[in-house]
Amino acid sequence: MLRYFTSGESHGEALVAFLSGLPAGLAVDQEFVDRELWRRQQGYGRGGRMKIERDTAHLLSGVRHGKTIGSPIAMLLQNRDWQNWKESLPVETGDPAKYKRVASPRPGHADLAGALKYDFAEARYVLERASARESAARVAIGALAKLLLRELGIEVLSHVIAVGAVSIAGTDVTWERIEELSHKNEVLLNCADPGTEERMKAEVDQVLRTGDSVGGVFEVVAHNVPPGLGSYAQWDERLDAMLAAALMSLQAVKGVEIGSGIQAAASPGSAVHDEIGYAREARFGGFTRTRNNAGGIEGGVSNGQEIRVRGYLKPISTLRRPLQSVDFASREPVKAAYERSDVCVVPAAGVAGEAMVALTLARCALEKFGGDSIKETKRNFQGYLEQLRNY
Ligand code: EPS
Repeated sequence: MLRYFTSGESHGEALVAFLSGLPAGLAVDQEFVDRELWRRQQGYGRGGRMKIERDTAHLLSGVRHGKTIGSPIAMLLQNRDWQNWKESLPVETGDPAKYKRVASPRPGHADLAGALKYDFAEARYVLERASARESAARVAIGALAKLLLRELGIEVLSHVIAVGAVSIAGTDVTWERIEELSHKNEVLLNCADPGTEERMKAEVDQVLRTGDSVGGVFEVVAHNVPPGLGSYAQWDERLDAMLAAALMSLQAVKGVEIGSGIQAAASPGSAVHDEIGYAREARFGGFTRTRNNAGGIEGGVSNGQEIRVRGYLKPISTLRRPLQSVDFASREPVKAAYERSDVCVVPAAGVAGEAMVALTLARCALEKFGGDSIKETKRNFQGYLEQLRNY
């Protein structure tokens, strides 16, 4: 079974990611992993921190001579900013006069809920772990999940649908266009339409001017996914349920949509369900669809169409013009704490979303086709493709 977890504080020495359950013999392309980490750092509206960090994944275990060996993988991502926090956030007791306390909780952030839960007098430790910095570790292991999926012909990418009130109009953005976007070496808002992207940029400029922040919507697309991943046999085996949990677990995501699920609730069935056709030469058994409102999942099972899943992000909760809060110590009304922050992270969240979708699909693919080696896994996969061809 594919299992993973991460550790690390936003301003601690490093992030660590663990991934267990990848088959042996998978080639690990370190350049690809670092490119994924680079992609997550991009986007218009990111703050000063991204000028400090240059994320790279240092493989500690589980990979030898360029390939996985079936044992657990650990990866280390250094926080360059640690140099600036060594004295205020040391592992040992250090000098309390140098601690950087977060005196009043920010509405929308984990500050208050976390301080109450862990019985902290202020919110420093809370934000250190709740911070979206953690998503870098997930992108590192997500890159390995992507490499596994590639062996099965599956690719996962994202693009931005909306920033604040500005959204891309019209029908589904094609896979080819999304792929093209992923090769760009300058990322603004990762929107497929340049005109809309300019208007998204203006939306970010507006909140930069007013000391506010902005959210948005990203879409993750998984291309060439065969039918049959996930199951309706039990509630927690449904692929849509797993994907929803995976995306919802990302910092600032407050809603998840599969296909055109939100609009579907207000539409008649005839306008929603994707009619079925047949063309002998079509992949995965020949069944075709004229549209993909289901987002590639029916009954909790992938149906052979592209998987399309959207994450809805609330605006960043750190505001330069802070909202009302209460001082932790005095309980007097004060403005919420402010620290350096991003004002828009929608493209970056999309890359983290790709990682979560890739990890989820990789887990399902290994449950269905998994072998101890990549060779065995591919043999099982080929057998299934043949079953579909002969269906
Ligand atoms: C974050 C606050 C900012 C972001 C950070 C998430 O960090 P800092 O407080 O150091 O300026 O840059 O995101 C990252 C560091 C990252 O790598 O994505 C927060 O409070 O969630």
